[in-house]
Formats: sequence, C-alpha cells, structure tokens
Amino acid sequence: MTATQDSPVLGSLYQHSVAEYWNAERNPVNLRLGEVDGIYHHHYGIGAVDWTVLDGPAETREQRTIAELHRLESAQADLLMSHLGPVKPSDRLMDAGSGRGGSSLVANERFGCRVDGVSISESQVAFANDQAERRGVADKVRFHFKNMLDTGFETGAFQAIWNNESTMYVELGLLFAEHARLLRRGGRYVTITGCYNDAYGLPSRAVSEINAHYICDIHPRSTYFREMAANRLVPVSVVDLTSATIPYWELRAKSTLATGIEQAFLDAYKGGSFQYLLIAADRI
Ligand code: SAH
Ligand code: GPP
Ligand code: MG
Repeated sequence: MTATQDSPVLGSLYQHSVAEYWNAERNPVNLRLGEVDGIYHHHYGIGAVDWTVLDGPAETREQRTIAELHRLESAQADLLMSHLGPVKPSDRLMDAGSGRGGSSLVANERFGCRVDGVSISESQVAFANDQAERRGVADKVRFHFKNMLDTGFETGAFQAIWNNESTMYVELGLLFAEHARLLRRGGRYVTITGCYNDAYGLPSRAVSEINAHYICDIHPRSTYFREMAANRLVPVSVVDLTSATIPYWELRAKSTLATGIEQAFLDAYKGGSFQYLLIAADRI
C-alpha cells in the first residue's frame, strides 16, 4: 500500500468497528489504573503478585488492588522497553497501535527521544496527546490518527518500532512489510502479544471468546515467525511470558474491576492453547 493524501485511515468496515470499540472504551480497569500515575495502559501485567493487597482494611482494598494491577502492567511496559536495544536521544521510535499512549510516554522518559504513536481511534489519539501535553513532552511525543499498515511516515525514519498488544487487529504480512519499510537497517522491532499455540492445534474455545470480546483475530505463533522472515525481521529474543502473566489474571479475577474476560484468559493459558510472548527482531 502507498500512502497518499487521500488514502483513508480506516481501510475496511472491520477497522471501522475496531475504531468504534476503542472510541467508546471507558473501562474502569483501564481508567482507574491510569489515574494512579497518569500513565494509561491497554495491556496486561507480568510478575509475581503481592497478595497482601487483599489483606488489611476492606475500605482501601480496591485502591491497593488497583495500584498492584497497575504496577504489573507497568512492569510489562518496562520489559518491552528493555528489548528495544540502545536508543539515543536523537533517535525516533514508533508505537504501533498506541492506545491511550502509556508506552510512548514511558519510552520518552527512558530514552529522552522522539516517539510517534499511531492509533485508529481518534478519541484515543486526542486523549494521548492531552497526556503528553500535561507531562510537558508534547514536543517529543506525538500521537497520530493513522493506520499502522499505511502510516505515510518517511522510509527508514525509525530506530525502533513496537506493537504492544496490537498485532491481533491486522494481517501480519501487511504489518511487517510496513515496519520493514519504516525501520532503518539495523533497527529493532519488538512485540508483546497473545498468540495461539500451533502445538495445541487451532483456536480453543477460550481463545475464540477472547477474539469475540475484543473484536480481534489472535494469530498462531507460527505466523509471527513466517511473516518476520518474509519481511527482513530476524528474531533476536523470544520470551514466553505465559507463566509470568497468569498471576496478574488471578488477581484481576478477584478484583472489583474484573470485566468478565478473566476466566477465558486463565483457561486459555492454563490449558496450553494460548501463549503470551515477547519477540524482538533486528531489521536486516
Ligand atoms: N499499545 C497500547 C494499546 C493496545 S490496545 C498499550 O499497550 O497500551 C490496541 C490498540 O491498537 C488500540 O489503540 C487500537 O486503536 C490500535 N489499533 C488497532 N488496529 C489498528 C490499526 N490498523 N492501525 C493503528 N492502530 C490500530
Ligand atoms: C487491550 O487491553 C486488549 C487488547 C489489545 C486485545 C487483546 C489482547 C490479547 C493479548 C489477546 P485493555 O487493557 O484495553 O483490555 P481490558 O479492558 O480487558 O483491560
Ligand atoms: Mg486493561
């Protein structure tokens, strides 16, 4: 695809329906966690849970649980950042499917560099730009109403690109072709994603429930590696985070902010049909 002035951001009725979901999304499990420190994430958490948050005075239990879930989601973003390789303040990064902008702000704080986030949700883009302004980094961190399959950004402009839980909304062949175009040679690509396990078979009931819940299409693990290989992206690290994310879902299932999808994630992970993976690749 070539970006032109006239190419619409939303390329299909499917993408319209995804944009509609994110434009309307106001789940307390995301907003109340973001209010902890002004970093709003739309991804899940990793690491051991401090179960003592459930002890102590009942009237402050919810606040303690929110802080703990947010800590685990922040740990996930930090892990992703630690796989971006050496990033200089003069480099430019792209956050593909940037949500309310949390990961981009974390990256800018860590590396001091310019970050461009793209999302097909106009209300998310407005929210994220507002957060960047509040934090005084709007000169460096910018969010755009753009399609990550066809960004219109300049070829070779980026040192690193990531997808934090956003690959399940697009065809990977199209996505990685655009990433390979945007990354400079020697640049780095990182994704954290949920994928279905080819060794289990086709999508389980639980994986299908997750797809229906978010209007997404979880890919098999094999497709990631096939499409990276086809698009000059050579894996340098693969980390299976499945066991690291299960405690987050166990705490979330017990919290007042549970949305109803918790058991599907627990069944999918524990039944072996679904994996939470980090993949880092070099653009050769
Ligand atoms: N990476 C963010 C948000 C993940 S939620 C975070 O970790 O917090 C998934 C995001 O993917 C949403 O912002 C949604 O708008 C975006 N998205 C889905 N399809 C997209 C597309 N084709 N182009 C750009 N963004 C897309
Ligand atoms: C976003 O998180 C969820 C996704 C991007 C889609 C599914 C992800 C997989 C790994 C399969 P969110 O924080 O908006 O979800 P929730 O509202 O459930 O917390
Ligand atoms: Mg969430």
